[in-house]
Amino acid sequence: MTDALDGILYPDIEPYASGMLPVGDGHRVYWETSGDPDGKPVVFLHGGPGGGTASWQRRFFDPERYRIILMDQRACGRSEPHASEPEGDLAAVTTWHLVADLEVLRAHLGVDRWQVFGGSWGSALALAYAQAHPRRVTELVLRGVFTLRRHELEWFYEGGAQALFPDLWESYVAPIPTGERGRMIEAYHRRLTHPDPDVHVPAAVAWSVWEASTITLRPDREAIERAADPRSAVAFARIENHFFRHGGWFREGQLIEDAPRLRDIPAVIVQGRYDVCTPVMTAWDLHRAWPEAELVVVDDAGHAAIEPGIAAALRRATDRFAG
Ligand code: STX
Repeated sequence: MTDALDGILYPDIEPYASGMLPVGDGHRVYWETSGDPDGKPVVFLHGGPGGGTASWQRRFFDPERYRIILMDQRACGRSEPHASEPEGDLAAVTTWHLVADLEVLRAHLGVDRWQVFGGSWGSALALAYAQAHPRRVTELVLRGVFTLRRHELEWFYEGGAQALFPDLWESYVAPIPTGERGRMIEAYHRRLTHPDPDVHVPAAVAWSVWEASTITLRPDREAIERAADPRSAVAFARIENHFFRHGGWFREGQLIEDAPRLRDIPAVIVQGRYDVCTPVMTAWDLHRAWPEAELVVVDDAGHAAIEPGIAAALRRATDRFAG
């Protein structure tokens, strides 16, 4: 998958440090740092929620100018306890726990202020974090903006996007009895929290495959196969579903309404025109509320960070902000 990024992004690098950080409530989060230990700090916020980090995500940043920080959010990736396990309780996994964890990690790493880079769910978390702690943020780089408003969730998980992918939608609704399909997020919640793996695993795979098969402009076979891996699918689907049932613990429209708090933070928003997961309307609403943030609409891309046009625009932004 990442071969396509050669020539667009920086080469693969290895971390120079990593660890597991206790953040409270029995959770330990995986973190790592790569690039220049004395470089400009940047934190990468992964998607989902529940997606975890991967090595290619280091490649958006010049390793000679950035200290690159990746963290697996609570209960996913290499963080523990993992949401796929019976002890992986999600009571203390909310947006505001993740925002607090970023402050714990920032202090742990001795970082005063950092650039915050996030796509999709990572953009929602970046906005929530920056609105809570604006003075800690040097710049924001956002991609595929997602703010968990009711109509955004309904579009992708409850029927809107079915207009574009009626074939894939059939597989997504398959684990849910016809009578429950009017409220897909709640119907999925019942299956994903069911103790029997014969119930929760197929539901998690159907949920995760729906997302993986619709986030790129053209199908990405490898990404779809990875999405079907039971352990990551169960964590991904459980965590996403948990956040979406609660509207991310935001007031409806909060992340857009509070955007004026970010006025003094230089920002670039990169958005694919054919993003089916988080349609351009949300990036547009954010840009309207916060006109100082530069909006780059990539006219031949969907949602994913690895779409060539998206990756190139993201790299241009981090190069410009490297100082
Ligand atoms: N979820 C969008 C999102 O953040 C609404 C997302 N979708 N897939 C991903 O993230 C991964 C690429 C992390 C699997």
